[in-house]
Amino acid sequence: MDRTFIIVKPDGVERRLTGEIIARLERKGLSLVAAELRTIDRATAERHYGEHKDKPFFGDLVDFITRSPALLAIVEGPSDTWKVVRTLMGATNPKDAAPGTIRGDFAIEMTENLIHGSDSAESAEREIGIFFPDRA
Ligand code: IDP
Ligand code: MG
Repeated sequence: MDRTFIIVKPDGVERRLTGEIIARLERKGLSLVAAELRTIDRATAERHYGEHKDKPFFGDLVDFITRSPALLAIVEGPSDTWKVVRTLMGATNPKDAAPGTIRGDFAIEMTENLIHGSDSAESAEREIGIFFPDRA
C-alpha cells in the first residue's frame, strides 16, 4: 500500500466539512490509517510550509493554519495515493478548481481552500515525519 498525508485545514473543521471531505477520500477507495484533531503550533506550521517562507502570503498562511484545530491524517491506497488525493482536492486557487473537486465545490478564496495534500511521495514521507513522528 502507498500512503500520503492530508490536513483538513481550520476552515474545513470550522465549517463542519470534515466528514464530507473524508467521505470523498473514502468513497474513492482510500483508507484512513491515522487521524488526529490538533491545533498546529507556529513552529510546526513554518516547518511544514518551509518551501513558501519567502512568499508574500507566508505570514497569512501560518496565521490561518494555526488559528483553530485541523484534522491531520495519513491516508492509504494501492498506488500513487498523493496524486489521487491531489486530483480529488482540485486546483490550489478554488476559483480555478473544477466542479466535483473538494475545492471546486466548497471554496472560493485562495488561503481558505479547505485541504492540504502532499505534492509527491517524498513530500508525503517528510510531512508524516513532521506530524506523526511515531509513524515515520
Ligand atoms: P497546494 O496547497 O495546492 O499544494 P501550495 O502552492 O503548496 O498549494 O500553497 C500552499 C497553500 O498556501 C495553499 O493551499 C493556499 O492555502 C496558500 N496559498 C498558495 N498560494 C497563495 C497565494 O498566492 N495567496 C494566498 N495564499 C496562497
Ligand atoms: Mg503544496
